[in-house]
Parts: sequence; C-alpha cells; structure tokens
Amino acid sequence: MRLSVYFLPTLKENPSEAQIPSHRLMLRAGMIQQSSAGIYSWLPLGHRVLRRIEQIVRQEMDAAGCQEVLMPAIQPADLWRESGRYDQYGEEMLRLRDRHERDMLFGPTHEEVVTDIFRRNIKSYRDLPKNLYQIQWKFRDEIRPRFGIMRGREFYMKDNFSFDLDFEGAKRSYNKMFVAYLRTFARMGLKAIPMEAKSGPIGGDMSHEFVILAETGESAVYCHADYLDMDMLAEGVDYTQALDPIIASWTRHYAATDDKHEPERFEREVPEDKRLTTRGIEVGHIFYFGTKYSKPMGATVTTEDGREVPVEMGSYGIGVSRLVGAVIEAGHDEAGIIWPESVAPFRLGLINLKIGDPACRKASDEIYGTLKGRDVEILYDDRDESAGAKFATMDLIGLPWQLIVGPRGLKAGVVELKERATDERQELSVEAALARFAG
Ligand code: 5CA
Repeated sequence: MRLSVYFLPTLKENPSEAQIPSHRLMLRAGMIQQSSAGIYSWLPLGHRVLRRIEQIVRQEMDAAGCQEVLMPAIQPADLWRESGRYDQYGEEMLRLRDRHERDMLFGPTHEEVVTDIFRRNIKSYRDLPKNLYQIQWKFRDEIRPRFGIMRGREFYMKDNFSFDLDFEGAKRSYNKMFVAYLRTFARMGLKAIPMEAKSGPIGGDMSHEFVILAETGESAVYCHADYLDMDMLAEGVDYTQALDPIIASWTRHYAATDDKHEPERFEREVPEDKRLTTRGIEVGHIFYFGTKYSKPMGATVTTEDGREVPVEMGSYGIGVSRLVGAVIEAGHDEAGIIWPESVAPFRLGLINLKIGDPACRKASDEIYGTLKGRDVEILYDDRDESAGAKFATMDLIGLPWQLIVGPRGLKAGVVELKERATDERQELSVEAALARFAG
C-alpha cells in the first residue's frame, strides 16, 4: 500500500479524551474514530489489526475442534423469557420493538440463541460433543464506556458454546478451551494469566478469566510472579490427549481477580518476593454452567440407556476488539505502538527519504514492487514530507520493520533496516533486504 493514497488520518496532538496509552495511540494512529459514546468506526489501519487478531482466534478455535457459525445480532425477547434472563439482565440490554410490536433485543451474549439451535437439531448422545463458535458484534449498554474500544458499548467478541452429555465431557470441553485460550493469547505476544473469577450474569459453577497484566487495567489482580515466565507455545498441543497436565501447571499457583481474592490464602501460598499485586485487562472469560440454560429451555438428549437428560453446557468468550487495545498496552513506547509481527497491520514500512531524488525513487519503487509481488505486507511512505515527519509516522503506527532508503546510503549501495521494538539498525544491500523479506 502506498501511504500517499492510504486513508490514515493520524493526529499530531494527544486527544484530550484519551486517558490510557492504547486509546491515545489508536486515535493518533488513525485506527479508530468514535461515532457515539462507546461506539467506534474501525478505519483501515485498525481494521487490518482487528482482522489479524480475529484470524488467530479463528485458527485456534478450529484447531481445538470448534465449528464456526454466525448467529443473529438481533434476538427475540421470547427466547430470553424462556431462560428467565429477560427481566434479570437489566439496563445493559438494548431492548427494541419491531413494527409488529414484538420485543427484540440486540444480543449482549448468545446462550439462548445457541441453546435454541441445539434443541431444534440434536436429540441423541451420539451427536455429542459439539462446540459452536462465532465472531460477532455485541451490544451492552455499559454505564461507563471508557478507554476507547477497551470498554465499548458495541464490541467484537468471539463466543463459543460446548454441549456434552455429562460433567466429565463438559470438563473436557472446558479444558480444551482453557488450553486454546492460552495458545491464542500467546500467539499475539501476550502473557495472559488464567485467574479464578466470578461468573456474573452468565452464571455457573466454574469460571476463569484470562488477564493481561497492565497498570491501566480495569480490575485489581493478585498472582504468583512465576506465571510470567511460563511459555504456552514452547510445546505443541494434542487435543485428543488428556489436557489435565497443562491445566494443572497453569493453575498450580495463586491467581485471582478482585472478586475472588482471598488475602490470607495469597499470603500463605505465595512467597513475599513472588507476590504480584497489580491491575489487569480481561481478554477472555470461560464458564461452565451445566444445565442452567438447557433445563429451562428443554435442550435434552437421550442417553445410551434411553433416559432424557438436559445437555451440559459451557460458554467461552474472547474480547476480539478489546485485544487490539490490550496488545498496544503491552507494546508501546513514547513514540508510538510496537506491534508484534503476528498481528501487525503491515509487516514492513518502506520509507523513501527523498522523493525528489531519482535514485531514491527508483530503488524504493523497485523494492515496493518486488515485495508486493511476493505478497509481503508492506506500507510504502512515498509522500512528499520531511524525513522527520516520515520517521514519526512510521514509529507511531509501529510496524515491526522499517526499511529506509536515502540518497547517501544508496550511493554506498545500501539501505537501512530498523527494528521498531529494539531500535536496532543495520545497513544492507537492496538485494539482501529483498531476500530477507521475500525469502
Ligand atoms: N457469553 C459469555 C462467554 S461467550 C460472555 O459474554 N462472556 S463475557 O461477558 O465475559 O465477555 C467475553 C469477553 O468479551 C470478555 O472477557 C472481554 O474480553 C470482552 N468484553 C466484555 N465486555 C466488553 C466491553 N464492554 N467492551 C469490550 N470488550 C468486552
């Protein structure tokens, strides 16, 4: 993509409404724009990151044996009357009425819709287990939307739902999602720590939040520091094998959110020099709630010996849009964002330092054409701007690599490669640069 034609409305000044780095940087880098309170448009740069994060989530869901569906955003109130949540859910639910005076709502979550799909189609233990997921916009009329897309009213979520015959099966499904979540967040360069949590309006008996540690996080968290040294991607995972050892290792130390925190246990179980008391961002939340929805809604299956039992369920959410902010909270500096390669909007930024110089233009155009032809995601700053402005833009939008083409270097036959995260620079020939990224 040529920056001269790219829609990238960057801001020079810090927007006064932004209180945390991710919000500030997303606005300054032209990634999002507020439409109304807690509701945002995603501009091209932000949209690319959102799509990349979504794709990692999708790949890990598929790898764990889940199947993608897309349920309606607008739901009939009657389904929620069946589960008993219509009156319970409160003011966070956006209630609507259609032209026939039927009560509808914009889905804040999808347990009822998916339970309805299940009960209309699955009747026998032979069709279990099943695990369905979707990636979709939700609406919750949050009383205090804030921090940009971090706590929005409209937000993008991956949610999935497991259906099993009995508790053992449901536990296996829960464990699979637990492991899939650890892998998903690790692939985005994040250290997400599973913490015991309250289940809130979703309900249920067993629940973990996946939390990124960040001073700017919304909730207080308490955990053992050794979690920060654990690496989920060190080994592959085989979902057909028992996952208990992985779960055991990721729950062996104390880790709890504010709601579940037990100060005495924390002090008893965690040595003083390992006690982390900080704040965190909840990027995922998993719930086991058994028959909470299947029983009232009549989602039953027949067992092998002919009994009819309500299906055992769990639900699992990832804040896909919130993750864009979380990745920025975890990776930025004074100058701007520092994307990990796995979610970066482009892999490489190419800077032509001197537009008026024919040699610079020729070399830059060639590099751009060749890399684009090889499907390298490259953003080419071909604007007629000062070198300083170009460096500032590139640092602000945080692409992992910058390739800088200037008249002096070219005379010596080299271009400069800068790594955004470390600021390490090296000079190399154009051929070497091409080989490095196209190879
Ligand atoms: N039905 C369950 C699981 S599918 C559910 O809705 N869980 S949740 O309420 O915990 O939401 C799942 C994830 O969505 C959260 O972990 C969080 O990362 C994200 N999320 C929740 N509320 C918001 C919000 N207002 N803005 C942005 N992301 C949010």
